[in-house]
Amino acid sequence: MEYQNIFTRVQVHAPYDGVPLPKSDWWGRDGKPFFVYWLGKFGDAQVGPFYLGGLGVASALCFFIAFEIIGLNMLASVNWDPVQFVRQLFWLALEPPSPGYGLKIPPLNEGGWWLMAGFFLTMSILLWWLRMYRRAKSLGMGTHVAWAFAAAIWLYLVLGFIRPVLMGNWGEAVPFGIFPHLDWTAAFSIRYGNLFYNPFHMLSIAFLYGSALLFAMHGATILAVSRFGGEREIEQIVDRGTASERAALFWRWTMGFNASMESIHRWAWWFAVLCPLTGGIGILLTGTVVDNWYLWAVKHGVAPMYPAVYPGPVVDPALMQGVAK
Ligand code: 07D
Ligand code: 07D
Repeated sequence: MEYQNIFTRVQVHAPYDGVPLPKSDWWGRDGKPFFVYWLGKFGDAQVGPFYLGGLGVASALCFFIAFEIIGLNMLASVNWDPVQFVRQLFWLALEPPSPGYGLKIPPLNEGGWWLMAGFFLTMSILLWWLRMYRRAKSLGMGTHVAWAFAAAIWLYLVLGFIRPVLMGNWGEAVPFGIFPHLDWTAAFSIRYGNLFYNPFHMLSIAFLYGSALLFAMHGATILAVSRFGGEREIEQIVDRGTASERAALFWRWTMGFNASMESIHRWAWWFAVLCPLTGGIGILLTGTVVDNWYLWAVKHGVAPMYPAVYPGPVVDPALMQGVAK
């Protein structure tokens, strides 16, 4: 048997449009397929045709509008100086309205642009979700990708829409910007008494780390049996040879238990999905139900109370927030 891997793969340069589209897909596929040798090293060498569709156009348009609003506001914030724009890009921000506005629509320069950008970005993401769902249906597939994406959208909506609405304030939402959104994340944790004590943050981290571990195990296992054709899924499913059996046996011998060819993908799907799903629950509870995660943890016996090391009026900063509740 000829041994082939990513570096020796034969590149098929015969343009193929793919299966016919159902009649309901009136838009059709755009673009003449072409081939790129180097793309063929990392995946399939054929590029296109591409299904744009009504939802794709609408989503791209909304994304473009949001991107322009964010970019132009950032450019305005450095007096329209393109050099400073590039130099300071990672620090620039489009901030949400200040708390005083509540859920009202503020003037453009005081958060109005942020609200508008958020609207169009959210529309773009939701339309893209619909597009994924429809494309999967058109191919007669399950909709697992769309539902996994929905889990990420859940966290995104909690951060920028659902929680701010529950708190009655757009000012609670995340700013647009590379470092500014990190500052927001750090400030959020401090404001609510250290997010590490939020059990849903813990769960989210376990699924994040777990996803990386599972991905490494699965990727490594399949690569390790590629010399037996393990990555050729069709042959492995139709005529199970030595590759997947070895892959399974490796783990049975190593840790006593092995996933099946199907179940490993269910493990991966659930770990990935549960990361933003549990995370979103954790953020939703913060400030709405729990005002200080450290105090919450002390109350529930998760964290010990800080010992009173210094006599006198030194107040633990973590105790200064949320004590009223
Ligand atoms: C590798 C797939 C490709 C996607 C990429 C992201 C943009 C943003 C926007 C200029 C894994 C494209 C980025 C289109 C451009 C403007 C205004 C996915 C891959 C390459 N974050 N975050 C990043 C977003 C939140 C946090 C990087 C988005 C929360 C921390 C990138 C959202 C909190 C760190 C980014 C979002 C949070 C980052 C790399 C939305 C808590 C980092 C992302 C819509 C969850 C890391 C400088 C990546 C970094 C980073 C994007 C939300 C925390 C800019 C779009 C509010 C601690 N975040 N993030 O690779 O390097 O994802 O920051 O919710 O350390 Mg973030
Ligand atoms: C952001 C889902 C939305 C994204 C979407 C994508 C586009 C781009 C691009 C066209 C990521 C839209 C895409 C618009 C289009 C192109 C190119 C998913 C997103 C829909 N934390 N923390 C998490 C850790 C601390 C804090 C989760 C670790 C500190 C806050 C994760 C540590 C403080 C929040 C996690 C750590 C803090 C989080 C995110 C360690 C800061 C959240 C999971 C070791 C000082 C978020 C419950 C995720 C959350 C979150 C990990 C520390 C704050 C598990 C490992 C204590 C405020 N943290 N964190 O999937 O859910 O994100 O919390 O210290 O909101 Mg944390």
